[in-house]
Amino acid sequence: MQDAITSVINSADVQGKYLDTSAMEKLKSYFSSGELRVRAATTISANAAAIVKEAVAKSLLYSDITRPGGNMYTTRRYAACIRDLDYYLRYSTYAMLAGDPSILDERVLNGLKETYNSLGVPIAATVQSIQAMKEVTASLVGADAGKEMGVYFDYICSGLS
Ligand SMILES: CCC1=C(C)/C(=C/C2=NC(=C\c3[nH]c(/C=C4\NC(=O)[C@H](C)[C@H]4CC)c(C)c3CCC(=O)O)/C(CCC(=O)O)=C2C)NC1=O
Repeated sequence: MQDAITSVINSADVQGKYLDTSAMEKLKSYFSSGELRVRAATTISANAAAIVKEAVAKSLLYSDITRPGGNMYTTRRYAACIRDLDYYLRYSTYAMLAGDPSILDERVLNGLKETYNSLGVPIAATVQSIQAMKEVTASLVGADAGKEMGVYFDYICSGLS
């Protein structure tokens, strides 16, 4: 896993150089948004279950997916879906704190699409529910932090698509 700091330093180190102006600017913007990131992560962790619940209500409930024959039908599969959404929320929050998506590649997206395809988990509906979670989260943490979280929710969606 990388973060905004190690990624800037690694790329300077590869060239055997000190950080240039644009690298310094990246670090400055990361440091100056630190408070915002920590506050957003605190709010998200205190409301995680409610965020997931509302996202499900907005995107999946009362659709064919929760009826007999749908992939969320039966309590076991419903619970697996809720658990997956909770993973996406938690790992997006880690990535937002780190200012870097690499943790998503390593711990979430690695082999996920293949797993979903082999189990018949619908990817379009999953993407829809992650987008709903993005909206719910933004309304809770505010526009600036919401935008930052959106980067990582979108990252998961493109990794699945
Ligand atoms: C931390 C990294 C991590 C991820 C991301 C993860 C995902 C993940 N989700 C799974 C299943 C599943 N995922 C879903 C999810 C859904 N079905 C729908 O219709 C909805 C659209 C959607 C929820 C948004 C369902 C229903 C299953 C169970 C499928 C089955 O067993 O038939 C499975 C198969 C094994 C299991 O059932 O636990 C994995 C590995 N596991 C991990 O360790």
